[in-house]
Amino acid sequence: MYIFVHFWPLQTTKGPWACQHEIRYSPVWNRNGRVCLPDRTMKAGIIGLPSVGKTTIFNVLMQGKAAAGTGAGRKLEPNVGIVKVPDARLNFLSSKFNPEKTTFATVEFVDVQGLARSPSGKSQDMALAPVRTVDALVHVVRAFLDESVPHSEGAVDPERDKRNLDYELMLADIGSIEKRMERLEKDLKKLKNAALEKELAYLQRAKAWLESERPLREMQISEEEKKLVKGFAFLSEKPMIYVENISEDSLDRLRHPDAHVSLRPNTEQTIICGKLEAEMAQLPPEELKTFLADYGLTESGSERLIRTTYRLLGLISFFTVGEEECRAWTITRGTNAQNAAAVIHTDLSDHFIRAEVCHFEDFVKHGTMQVLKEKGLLRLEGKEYPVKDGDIMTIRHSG
Ligand SMILES: Nc1nc2c(ncn2[C@@H]2O[C@H](COP(=O)(O)OP(=O)(O)O)[C@@H](O)[C@H]2O)c(=O)[nH]1
Ligand SMILES: [Mg+2]
Repeated sequence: MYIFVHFWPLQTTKGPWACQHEIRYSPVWNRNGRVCLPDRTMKAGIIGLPSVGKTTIFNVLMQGKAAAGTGAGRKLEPNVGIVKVPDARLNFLSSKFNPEKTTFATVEFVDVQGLARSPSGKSQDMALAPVRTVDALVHVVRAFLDESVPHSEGAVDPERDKRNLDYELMLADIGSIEKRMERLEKDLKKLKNAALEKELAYLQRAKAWLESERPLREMQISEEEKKLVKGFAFLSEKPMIYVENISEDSLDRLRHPDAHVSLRPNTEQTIICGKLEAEMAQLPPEELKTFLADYGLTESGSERLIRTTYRLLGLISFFTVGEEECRAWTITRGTNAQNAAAVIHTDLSDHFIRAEVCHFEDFVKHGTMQVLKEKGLLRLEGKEYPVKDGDIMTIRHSG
């Protein structure tokens, strides 16, 4: 094992990390049948009925950096912003290595205009257009009672609102499917084509599924079908977080923020009090800690929401550490070491030799890399090693 050490080109001028280049995500994102090139930050769209607290929550996530005010959502252009993914592990690493720079993983949020319920069962293509380009949906449902804020449905009923919006997404998907099926059937009459026939069979199955009032995120899909329909971006296929925006007088529920009866596939659920979060954002860090501790919490609702979004997007982080920079890098679950190296820099992937890997938990337990090495917990892994959430890596390369 140690023979390798002498062959490793450790001595680049910037250290082995070469971190200060452009960010690239692993080349294939392959969840729910969509294959795209995630050479960008993953995006979550905040959706829901008007006046449920979407912009309030968006502003809290942005820590006041975004446009505020209830009118903001009525603009044509949605609010967009990138937020840091809170990670106590990275804080710990930073306290150990004392680097010049600490860089957190990021995720993008889009505050989409309020979606009204469509009249007479017609889908609302225009309003849903900004939702097509996001990777996951954050559905804010109103649970807070406040007579000064009118409810578009007349009364507060979170379960009804969840169902109705899911129904809108399914209706839009049925619309897209019907359009495509019409075209396919015409083409198939002119010329038989095996791939088009398979696509038609999939669309028929998906349509029947939707007509039984189940979203596509719950339907099994084969690898072959994923390839056939990757261009569609079906709305009800996107993973979903339901966020209940609760009243200030039901804060006791914050003690069990993730409590849920049953969670459907590809969904998450959490609660937040938008108004309180907005006030909390003004507190000095020490007061905020004390405030949260009173509820037995270690993080705010917005921090929890960001972390939940990251998880639902199928994203995990590995770390690089050093005196220059400690950094969390984003990959999709299951990415191998060579593709993970490409996230840092393509050269590291192209000239990949080995990854030197230990896990964050082992680092916490044993304190130094030297001890980990002695205990055999600092290992060498090859190109195909599936990187785990919390791995600390050094990429050895010949570039
Ligand atoms: N009482 C109460 N009011 C809230 C809460 N969250 C948002 N609001 C209020 O509801 C109104 C609409 O909020 P806004 O964020 O603009 O909703 P949006 O239309 O979904 O973007 C504003 O007057 C907010 O102050 C909350 O948790 N409690
Ligand atoms: Mg708004």
